[in-house]
Amino acid sequence: PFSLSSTSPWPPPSCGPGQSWAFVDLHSLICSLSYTGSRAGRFRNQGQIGQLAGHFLLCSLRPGSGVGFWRKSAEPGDVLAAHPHVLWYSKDRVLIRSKRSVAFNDPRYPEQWHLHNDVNRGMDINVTGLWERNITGRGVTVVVVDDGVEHTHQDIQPNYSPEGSYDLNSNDPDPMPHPDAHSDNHHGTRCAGEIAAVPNNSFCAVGVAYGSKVAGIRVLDGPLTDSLEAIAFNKHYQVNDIYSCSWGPDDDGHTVDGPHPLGKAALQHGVIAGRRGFGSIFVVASGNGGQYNDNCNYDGYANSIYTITIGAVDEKGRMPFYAEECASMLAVTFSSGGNKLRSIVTSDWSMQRGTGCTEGHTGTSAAAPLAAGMVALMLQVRPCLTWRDVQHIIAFTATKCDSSADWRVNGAGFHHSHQHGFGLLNAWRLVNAAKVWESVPFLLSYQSPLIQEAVSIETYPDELIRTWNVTSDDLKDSGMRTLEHVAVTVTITHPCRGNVELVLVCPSGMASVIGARRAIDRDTGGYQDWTFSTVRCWGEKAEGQYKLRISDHKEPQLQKCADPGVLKQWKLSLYGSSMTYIEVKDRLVKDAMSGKYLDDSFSPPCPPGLDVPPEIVSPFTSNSLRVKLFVLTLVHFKGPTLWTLGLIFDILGPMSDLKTTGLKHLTPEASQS
Ligand SMILES: [Ca+2]
Ligand SMILES: [Ca+2]
Ligand SMILES: [Ca+2]
Ligand SMILES: [Ca+2]
Repeated sequence: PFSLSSTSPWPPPSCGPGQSWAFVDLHSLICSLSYTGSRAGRFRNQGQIGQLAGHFLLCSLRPGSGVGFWRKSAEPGDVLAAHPHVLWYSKDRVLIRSKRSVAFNDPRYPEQWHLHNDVNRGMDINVTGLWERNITGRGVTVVVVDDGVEHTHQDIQPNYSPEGSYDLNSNDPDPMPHPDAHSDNHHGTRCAGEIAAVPNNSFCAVGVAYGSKVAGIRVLDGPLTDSLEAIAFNKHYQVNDIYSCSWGPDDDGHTVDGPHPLGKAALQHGVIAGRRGFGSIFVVASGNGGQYNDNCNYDGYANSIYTITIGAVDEKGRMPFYAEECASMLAVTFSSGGNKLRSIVTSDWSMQRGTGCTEGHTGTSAAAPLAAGMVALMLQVRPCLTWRDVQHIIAFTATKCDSSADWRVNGAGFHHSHQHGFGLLNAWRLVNAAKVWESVPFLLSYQSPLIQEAVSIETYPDELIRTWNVTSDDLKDSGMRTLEHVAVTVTITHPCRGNVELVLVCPSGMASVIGARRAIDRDTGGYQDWTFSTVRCWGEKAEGQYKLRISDHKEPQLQKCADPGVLKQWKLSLYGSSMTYIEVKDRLVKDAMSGKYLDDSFSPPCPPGLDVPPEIVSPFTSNSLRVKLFVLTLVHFKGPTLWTLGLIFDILGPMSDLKTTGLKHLTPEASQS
């Protein structure tokens, strides 16, 4: 063998600068080079270069390195040139290669820390790797339901979708904001910029999904009624894929409110019929009432199973003073924090005192549009994700942040905290998982009967405990095996309802504070059929005993709160699917995070959407909004692939009231082919 041995069995693959030489000796007669080496200079053999047979790397050893001499006339190149067995040689040079990265000329892009945080590393949405792969939300439309969108703005105009837009306050197609006394109808424009601000136009900022289209529905600049809200939630719902809603009931710490019957019906209708049957994606902000101990379980938009409830963390990944917590929180993303922490840089309106650009967008209002933009990136790589797929992927991919939060791992292995939901949204993880995600089976539900109680609520530390067993027989009809949302509807009387705490414990033992105490809620009305929901039992087995624990945290000094409260009645609702516990655990998610699926063309094929005829899904075709269940099955053949797209309509109501309607009936020939 070669006489110039290296000292380590694992020589480094390279040498010092200017000292490495590559040469080709197809006969591997390197022994003879040792002769040359001893005469003309010294080389250390680094061995074969990778998998290239006959290609070797040598390090030339400089004089003074303790081995031999270095004659001026015998440069290493000359030695190799003169050698009869060397077919080719070259000095190994340092190549200039930079990591692919996106550089924008937008002047405020460097301040958009939520996109790339150079101060607190890792505290950003991890999106730049997706942009480098041209995943920018192309083909997806996000609509901002708000106080208008200044669509002539230079960061918005090129991405503006007039087809998805409308003005419900003035009843015209143009959602341009109106100047007002407070100069604060800039809100929708700011949200729109976070989603789709145009890059590389030398102006202001860059949106999360800058290849997507953004539309505006102007609805908050005037009296908002149930019917207006219902129209907004379904407006142009075959154009608009994602509805970004940075608003909700008052965050004053004593309001209990949510969508009224029409708004509720519209949310439900949207997930059934919107986006060609895959379901509109409703992203809502969890609210800014943190300083009043407000809690998003008292906000019916956040509480709804149809919405993606998004909270905020500051640039250190911690819960800001204004953020609310709740058991129905799905995830968090970045926004403003306390003193000295940066807010969100985005577009601003240019009316009144606006300059077209701001560094002062704050609150959960700024978080929800970032989430909406991330969902747009997911839908680009996988347009057939259903509204529930998006919720599942969030649960699977969000990451833990903020070690001071009350993290618990549930029976299916998901970590959740009332402050941060399943954790921090990570665009890279969301999109990688989305790319290879197989749609979850259609939504199933179970309802307990309305349980009449009329029992007093005990004073803390005692508690009133009620249980309900869900047996395998109960679940047999629907076929539900694992949980998504769990909801409890209660009617409670109490002289100061903010003192009451309700905890729901799932069969696994996972506890959710569904009704948190609120110090300033002194309302004497109690709760009238209020539905609390939790996502904390996600993926767990549905069967087993559910426990409702209610306690009254009395304040001795307050006479008016002294009377005991009463639980009048309650009802348990489970939502989930036929996925088994094992199937939940085996989802191909971790494997996807390397980016390998983004870099190749592999993706499970997507079924086409379907036109859902409005008469089938109109919530008003029955006498009440209460009970309707339709199962749609579309089977479509494309090559050898069989598609089943299942949709369940109105999951509320006892099983006896179920009504099944086929949208498209299969021909027997089709099902056999
Ligand atoms: Ca208008
Ligand atoms: Ca720009
Ligand atoms: Ca609130
Ligand atoms: Ca929700």
